[in-house]
Amino acid sequence: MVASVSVGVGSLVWVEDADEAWIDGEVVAVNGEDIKVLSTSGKTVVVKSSNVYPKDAEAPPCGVDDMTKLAYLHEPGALHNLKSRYDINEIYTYTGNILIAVNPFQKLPHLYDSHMMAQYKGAGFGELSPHPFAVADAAYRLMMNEGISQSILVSGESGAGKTESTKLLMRYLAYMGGRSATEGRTVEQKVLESNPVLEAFGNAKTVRNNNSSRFGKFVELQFDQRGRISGAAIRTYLLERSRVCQVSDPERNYHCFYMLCAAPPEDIKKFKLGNPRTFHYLNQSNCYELDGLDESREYIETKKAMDTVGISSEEQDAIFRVIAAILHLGNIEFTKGKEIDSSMPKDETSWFHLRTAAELFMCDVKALEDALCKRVIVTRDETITKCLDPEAAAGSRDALAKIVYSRLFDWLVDKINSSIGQDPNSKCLIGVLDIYGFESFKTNSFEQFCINLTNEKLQQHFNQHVFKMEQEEYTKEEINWSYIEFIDNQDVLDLIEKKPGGIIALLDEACMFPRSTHETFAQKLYQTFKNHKRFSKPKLARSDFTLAHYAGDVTYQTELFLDKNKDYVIAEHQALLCSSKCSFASGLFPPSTEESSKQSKFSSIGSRFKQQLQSLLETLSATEPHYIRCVKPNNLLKPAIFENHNVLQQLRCGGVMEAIRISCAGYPTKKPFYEFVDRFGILSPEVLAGSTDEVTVCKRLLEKVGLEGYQIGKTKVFLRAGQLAELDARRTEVLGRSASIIQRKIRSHM
Ligand code: AD9
Ligand code: MG
Repeated sequence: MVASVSVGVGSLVWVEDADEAWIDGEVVAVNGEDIKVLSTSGKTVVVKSSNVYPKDAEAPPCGVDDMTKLAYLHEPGALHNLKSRYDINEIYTYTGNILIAVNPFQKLPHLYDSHMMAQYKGAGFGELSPHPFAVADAAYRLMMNEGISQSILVSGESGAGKTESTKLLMRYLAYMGGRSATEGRTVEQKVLESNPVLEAFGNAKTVRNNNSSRFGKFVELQFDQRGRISGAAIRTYLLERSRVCQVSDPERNYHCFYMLCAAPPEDIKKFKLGNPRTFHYLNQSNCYELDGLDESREYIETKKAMDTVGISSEEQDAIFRVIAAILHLGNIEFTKGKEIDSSMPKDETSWFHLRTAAELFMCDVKALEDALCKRVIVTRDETITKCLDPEAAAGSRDALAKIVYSRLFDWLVDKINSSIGQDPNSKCLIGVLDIYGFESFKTNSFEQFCINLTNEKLQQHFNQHVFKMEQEEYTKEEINWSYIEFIDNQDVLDLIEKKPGGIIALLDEACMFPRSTHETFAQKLYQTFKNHKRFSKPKLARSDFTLAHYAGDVTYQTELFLDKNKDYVIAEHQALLCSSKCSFASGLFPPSTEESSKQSKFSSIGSRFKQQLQSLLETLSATEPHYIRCVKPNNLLKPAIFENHNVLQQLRCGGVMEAIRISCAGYPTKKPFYEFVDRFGILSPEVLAGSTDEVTVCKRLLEKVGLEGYQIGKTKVFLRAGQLAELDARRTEVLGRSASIIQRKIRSHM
């Protein structure tokens, strides 16, 4: 941060505070290095002068809309600015061209109505209040003017507002790239309506967010040459499967289950459903209802959205039938069978659910029972049928529920994609990324490991963009620039991803080797990375490991790593559903071809995810990125509460503090000489007349205009924050003047 400046008695300052993070006050005494401060709240503290930061007495009480406009740029100043704005419901703030969005946890409808969209259309970036519409508008115009694809990356922790922001962006882009009603607005309507469909099946209440996305999403909007949406593709990442059969209190399973239990009576009867409290997959938690949510209405709305995205009513029927089957499946309990170590449905209730599940899956009851309770082992010489004990049968049941649900989710995504359609001729796209933020819990498993890998990758992308590119350009242009340090995270990425030898590679190896356990896997990690500075073994732990991520240390529990990494369908489950008389259900489990079965001998979730991320990053690197950093102001999910420590932690994790420094210290505007002359020559036409050398013209122009602090590089002019706006304002003024002269001339000739 900025080095503290000398302060005297009477100076206004910020000092660190255990409760509030930073408090402001006035210096009442200076004794060498010790500074005595009387805080506004009446506390007297003595601190070292190096921990005292000046407070801007002139700062507007309502804050500034761009952090780079702050007179003093330091952590307390930035935090205070966000808080002052949040207090008056100004939830958006820029940091250069990064948008910081603080979740209001209350409806602010005036902020997002169509009147607002109309205002942002074509307005210069920074001209109006900070807003996701402004970011979307900037991306759209850059795409149209420069012909470069764009991406908007929305990040933040769970409940910070990523999905809501993403929806606003998509709504604005649909508004800009939409067609008139007479032309048929099908593409953008389908794109927008894909949200409620995916949320019904991929979102759930968690302790962090009542509508938490349990998958990552990248929506690619394709545009034709006239800037109209001509196609779209949705890619999803890592749906959380375990939730289907395991819910901890007070969370919920996926929304669709509760909606279905509140369906109209004819559907309830058809699917033999009832109170959600009667289903094992739902009643492990005591939470069934969500405030302000009417499940029966949600059911109707979801089906309406499914209509719009092109899912036929037969398909909808099949989808909900399969969802109902999963609920019944969960209610089958097992007891010991007649043979040793075998199992069978426990009682008449379990038999009823088994029959119902089979009926809804449209498969044979006996075949379903066998698929749950038995395994066929094929050796070179013979085929043996092995019975599963009750515990293993329950495991088999849960595995079936999870694989069916995840295939169903993938089917929805594929269906939406094919219904929207791709535009093969589109040259310009805008991608919008809504993906899980950094996670660090009490226990962290394989999911957190993958999620945090995602965040490391995106952080690197952010670093590369904001920091490396910036600095490389300054170096290339040979302009004077004092380097700002930032933490590079390539070493963590290597630790995780390197092939061979990285953690994912070692995990895959462990999964292929039949005798390995999570303990042998952990031992292997300890051995391999004992000297790696990003890796450590917690004291006393036998199989945990800690990674030093860019956003902090996370300790992972390896217990379920091997299981969760293995990506396979139990052959009996595959065969069972493949033979279903319901074409939808059997379609989810196409028979494996010779070729693919050879390939899929071993497939790992970790490696596949790594590849998906790789390809996402490749797509992103071909675009001009824009960033929205969402911030969750409190963990109570309530309006008007701004917890300083909490917010600071998020600003640090998202690299916002570093970004603030760089956009301020650097030169946010870079214009090639010819563009600069083209655009601003009008400010001083006599300079243009005098010389043909662009560099000289630029220098003279800038001198004439009287700006200071800019730099002349080898091919470009570098302007400080705010200078472009100043030049543009003057240009508009001159243009306005000459336009009125011309008008007068025309009029005088009429
Ligand atoms: V998660 O990683 O998917 O668990 P998100 O997506 O970051 O998370 P989400 O967008 O779902 O969070 O926002 C959480 C809740 O905050 C929403 O359900 C709203 O109740 C609330 N929210 C977020 N943004 C806004 C907003 N701009 N206006 C009003 C908002 N409420
Ligand atoms: Mg979300």
